[in-house]
Amino acid sequence: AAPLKWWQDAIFYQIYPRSFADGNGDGVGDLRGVAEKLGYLELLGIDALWLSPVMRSPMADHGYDVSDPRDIDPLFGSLAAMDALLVAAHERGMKVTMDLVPNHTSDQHPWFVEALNSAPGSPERARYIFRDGRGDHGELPPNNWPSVFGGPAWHRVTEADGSPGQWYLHLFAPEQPDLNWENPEVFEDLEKTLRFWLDRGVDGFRIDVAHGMVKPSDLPDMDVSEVQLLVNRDGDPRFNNPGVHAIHRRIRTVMDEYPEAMTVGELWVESNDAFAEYLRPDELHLGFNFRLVKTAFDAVEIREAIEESINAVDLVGGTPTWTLSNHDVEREVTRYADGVGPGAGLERAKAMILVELALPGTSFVYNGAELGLPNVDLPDEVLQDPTWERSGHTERGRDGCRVPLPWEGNRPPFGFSTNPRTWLPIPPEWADRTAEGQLENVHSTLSLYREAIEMRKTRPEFSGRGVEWYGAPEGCLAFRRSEGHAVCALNTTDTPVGFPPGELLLCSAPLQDGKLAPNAAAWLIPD
Ligand code: ISL
Repeated sequence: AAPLKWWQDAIFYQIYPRSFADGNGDGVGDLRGVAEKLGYLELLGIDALWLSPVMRSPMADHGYDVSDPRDIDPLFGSLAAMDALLVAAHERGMKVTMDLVPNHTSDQHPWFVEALNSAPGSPERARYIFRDGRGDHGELPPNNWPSVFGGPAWHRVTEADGSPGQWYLHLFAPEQPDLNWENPEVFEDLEKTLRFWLDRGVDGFRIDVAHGMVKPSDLPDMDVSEVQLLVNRDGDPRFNNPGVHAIHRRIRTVMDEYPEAMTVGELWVESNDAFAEYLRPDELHLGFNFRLVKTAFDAVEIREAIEESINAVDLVGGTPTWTLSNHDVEREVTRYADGVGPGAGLERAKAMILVELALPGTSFVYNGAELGLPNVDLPDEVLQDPTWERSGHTERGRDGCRVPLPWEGNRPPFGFSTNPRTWLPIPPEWADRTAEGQLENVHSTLSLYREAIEMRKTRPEFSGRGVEWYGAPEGCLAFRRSEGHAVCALNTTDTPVGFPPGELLLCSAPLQDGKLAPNAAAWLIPD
């Protein structure tokens, strides 16, 4: 078999730049903060960073609304700070990848400002998706599409003469107008952006809404029943349109000029076939499939998620990816606590990282997961996420998983910043979750992550690109890598279960009477 590329078994660490570390004391994380924590990330055993967007942005969606894709936002630093981070990370052997947002721009992007100042039908408007409204006076949106963040996906503009005018499409916030990917200028600009960062030494990109971009040209109405929206079915005309694959193939042509660089697409698609298409050898290098994010702490469901994830990429010889959380979803500690309480939630999250790291392929760790951070139930008045604003306050939004990280000390801001006013408040209870405190404690979540990552990277028992399953008692699962002897066993029941005899390598919780505790996982080498 061909030797693996670095990204095919890497451990990525997702940095949400606002929340990771603040280097300049303004209460918001930044690139200098990231550079200062590289030693920590190296100690953790991280191979590659994924920075959520740090490009110039008015921050309506904290950087996912980009007004200049080839510059760094002053809130996060400067191009010089980015260059410095690249050098410092590369010196430690760590790769750095950035987030690209090709589906939409900010409404402050010069292109969109020009579009608003130009007439209907102009070339300036043709970079976005402007349409006349329906109804006698164009007073109704062009179709019934809802935005992912709530409310209609269309916003009506005022024309130069002051009259109510055309509508533009925004699948996310109104400050995030969708680009028209049928316009050749749009790809040309993306290509410039790719080369701009790759030439500076960036090692790859996470591609936001990689299943988006292309819209059907007739923009048909969709089924807006609740079920349809909740499960995000293949067949939703807003996403996963066949034309998107031609874009990924063009991106790949550029990427192939930089053979050590990679792409990972954010792919919310349902079927394995649809997913696999994006991972053809001439499209994305990797794709997020989110199966473990959507899976309850249940042995049957987890096994199914693993098998299906592997089956999906096997269709095209691709690499599986695993992730338990990111900046858009509830943190796993809280998700797994459902019905059993926060203590058990943390135990389950620790068990699941042993499952994830035992699997072949690429793992992604969301910043703070290694500290066992839970979601935070923040008071209404501090919430900032546009999904909260737009849902008519029926949803809490995503701020709860974006609270700044506690680094050291006994009280907020725990060394995250020198400024006591952090962009979201840090709960005082996190005094017992700081990185510093956990590094000193061999039983901490952080120590478990460190040990597990080190073992996975150094022990030959974790090799092979496939997974072999063992028979296991009900509510449990056991598997090993196809060419390694280390078995990962997981107990999702509420009673301890026995092991086969052998050498215990690592356990997410102390044994109970020599057995694997409820909500625990272990790595062992059977006799
Ligand atoms: O269901 C969805 C679309 O099929 C959504 O889950 C969508 O893919 C997701 O919300 C996209 O998230 C990404 O783009 C957003 C940004 O707010 C998120 O933070 C980012 O991860 C808009 O750029």
